[in-house]
Amino acid sequence: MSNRKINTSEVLKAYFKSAPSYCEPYGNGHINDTFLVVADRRYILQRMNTVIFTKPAELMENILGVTEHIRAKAREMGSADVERASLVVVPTLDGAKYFVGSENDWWRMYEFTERTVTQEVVESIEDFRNCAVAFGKFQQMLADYPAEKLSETIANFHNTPRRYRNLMKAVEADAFGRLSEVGAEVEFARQREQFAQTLENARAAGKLPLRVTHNDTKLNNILFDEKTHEPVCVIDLDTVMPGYSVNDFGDSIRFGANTAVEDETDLSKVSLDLTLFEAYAEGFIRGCNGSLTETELELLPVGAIMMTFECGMRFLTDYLEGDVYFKVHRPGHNLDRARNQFALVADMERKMDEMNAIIKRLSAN
Ligand code: ADP
Ligand code: GN1
Ligand code: MG
Repeated sequence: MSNRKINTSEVLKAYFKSAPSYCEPYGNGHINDTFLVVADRRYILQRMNTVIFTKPAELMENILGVTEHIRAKAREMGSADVERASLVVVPTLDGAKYFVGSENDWWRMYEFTERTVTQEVVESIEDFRNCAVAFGKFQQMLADYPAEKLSETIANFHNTPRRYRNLMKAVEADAFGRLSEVGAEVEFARQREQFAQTLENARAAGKLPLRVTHNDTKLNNILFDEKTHEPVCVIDLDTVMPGYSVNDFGDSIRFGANTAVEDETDLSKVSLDLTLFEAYAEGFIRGCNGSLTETELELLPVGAIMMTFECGMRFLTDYLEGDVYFKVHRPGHNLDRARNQFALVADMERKMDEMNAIIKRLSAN
């Protein structure tokens, strides 16, 4: 789905007395429609995806609460860059925190965080390590955030057994007649039905704590300083909810430690880069500052496989359901992504002993 056709004139009137000089689609997110706006300064304008986020008012309450909390923490910790440490929601001319258009389209605006860049692929091991520290610290900063104040913006977001069941429902329905193309992928998923339970079982046994987590720890959800490459700000806060630390770890590995991009179709290029895995693990453990329990540390490699497997199943489900969730830019895009993720799962499984050894070594330090 392209966001070029979206009419922004109504929303721009709500935010600006006179029309901004520039407003164009921006970034590579799969979920929201993001625009860069240039007026008295630069802004990020987003049309929220209300098909996915069905309670946008609650979602905005979450974001306002979390951004304020992070800013207060940054101040408390004496951060040199408090202004850029957290997203800043810009109100409408009427002082509202978001805008609802005449077609029930929901919008929000942030200050553009200047002098920052996002990375779609890891540019250096150091950057990836820094990204890990940032996501680890983010979790730390939210450790005392009252979880009961957070609405669950997407129910069962990282409930992998449920994602498995949803895939099987899509297989059963085969609403777009695409099942015949994906026999191998469905079989791949079936073989891992038991594995999908691992974290839920650990949780049920009281071994895995629920924490306030980010839940979408892709590399491009971090803004890096354009000069120093230090992480400045964690963004894309739509899915901040109670979750497992190992999944926050895992989703970063899934995206950033893949030797290929998420939708690479040449699967021979897809593999887990163990050097990047180690750098990320080191940074994340450090960023979490001793808060990870022994079980969480042990389950970090499982988190990496779990998030990759789950994401593969989500892409495959969306393919079978006619590409209604993730933005696609070509026919078969979701299938390409699913195949890519499953190839990465297979490589991670081959490298499980090595991942475990790395975590053991790092935990001993
Ligand atoms: P999605 O949920 O669709 O991924 P994001 O909130 O992650 O949407 O935004 C998409 C992209 O827009 C980001 O990857 C980043 O490049 C850019 N972006 C978002 N917020 C800001 C900001 N405050 N300053 C600068 N760039 C931003
Ligand atoms: C989406 O919003 P974005 O592009 O950062 C998705 C993640 C997936 C990711 C796959 C709310 O992330 O869960 O892992 O795509 N976000 C949502 O690239 O579903
Ligand atoms: Mg994003």
